[in-house]
Amino acid sequence: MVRIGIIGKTNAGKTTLFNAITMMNAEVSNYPFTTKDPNVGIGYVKTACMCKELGVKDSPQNSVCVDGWRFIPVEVVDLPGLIKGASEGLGLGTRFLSVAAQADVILHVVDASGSINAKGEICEPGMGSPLADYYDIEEELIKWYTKNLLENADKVRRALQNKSINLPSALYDILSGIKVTYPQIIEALSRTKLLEVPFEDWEEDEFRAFATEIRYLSKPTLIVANKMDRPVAEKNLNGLIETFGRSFVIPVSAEVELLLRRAEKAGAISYTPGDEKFVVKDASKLTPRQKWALEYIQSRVFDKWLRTGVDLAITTAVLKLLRINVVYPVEDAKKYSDRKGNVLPDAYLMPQGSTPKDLARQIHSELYDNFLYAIDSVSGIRLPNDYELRDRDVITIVTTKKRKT
Ligand SMILES: Nc1nc2c(ncn2[C@@H]2O[C@H](COP(=O)(O)OP(=O)(O)O)[C@@H](O)[C@H]2O)c(=O)[nH]1
Ligand SMILES: [Mg+2]
Repeated sequence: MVRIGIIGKTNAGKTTLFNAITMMNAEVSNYPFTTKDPNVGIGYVKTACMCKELGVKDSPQNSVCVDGWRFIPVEVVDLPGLIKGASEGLGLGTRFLSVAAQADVILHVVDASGSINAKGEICEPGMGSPLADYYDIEEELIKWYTKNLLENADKVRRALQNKSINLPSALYDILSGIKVTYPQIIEALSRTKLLEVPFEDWEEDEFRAFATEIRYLSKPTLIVANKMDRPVAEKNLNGLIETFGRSFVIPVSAEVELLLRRAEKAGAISYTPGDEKFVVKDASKLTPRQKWALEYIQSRVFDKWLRTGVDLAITTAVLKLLRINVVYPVEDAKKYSDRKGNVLPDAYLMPQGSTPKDLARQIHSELYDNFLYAIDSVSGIRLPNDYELRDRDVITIVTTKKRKT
């Protein structure tokens, strides 16, 4: 399952964002998820469900469909304790950094309203610098990666002495555990021109340069410019966009999303995460305080930024940064159902470049072992085995024998 790591300075709003993301009324019920770690939860990627396009009534199993929107579960981890000096072990730093390294994609939360100082303490709005906060945390991450590599340098040297292995493979052996792929290692070596430097001549600068590339290549990162409901946030948002580009900065109000999800759960409003509006069910039942809060949310967030941005951040991180497509496997190509008659039961998140056989592997090892070919269920056309799955494909896998269970 795709794993999103939330990082950022103390008081930037990580836990608020985590709580908002992981709170949903319609949850996948039979989800095999048993962690007791309070910092790990389930969030959802929202995409337009194929039930609309195909005009069918679906019965989702591994995901949820709300008003034609398919919500697909992803794992979310809140990483507290990231402060300056974390890579040296301050504030449980190294433990949390190693958890961050297990993420596929990172949401880096900054306080766009500038209400936290360099230490992450609450201060006068506008006094703090989200840009400086971003770099402080990034520095800890890069230091951690560098340290990790330096600590394993002997292992790499020993592997290289055994002549059958080359540098990329030796590096892969120590980095694969923190979700770094072989092509990413090749790319990092090429960007830093370090293939031309014998490994025994690498000094701290070389390790750091390589670690920096590895950090960005292996953990694509989206900046969550949080607390956008506050007036001073706009200026900082513009600064972040100028520095990192519009595609990598999402204006967010995590606290507002959390309030809306709670109000929806309590039955006071109708609101689906990601919506560009919310509807008050019965205005006469609101207390003056609730009325004030909803007016604040309307004017400070929806009128100005269209949405809270929480759902957009997840969707952008998973679908755009990780280049993932949503694919619906079905056993009955005509009814778009599984053998029990559940229509469009499952939605799988497949990285770009995946083939039907990759999909089979994700579903069941038996399906993979007995794989013959796949059919595009919508057109009925048999697909070549090197076909690259596209977003919203509905796929039927044909095997040499019928599955037993
Ligand atoms: N105005 C506003 N305050 C927020 C928002 N998100 C979080 N906060 C506040 O920022 C403070 C720190 O939030 P928290 O989630 O505990 O930060 P963490 O230390 O990064 O986990 C709390 O007082 C939150 O209520 C937001 O979107 N808008
Ligand atoms: Mg927290």
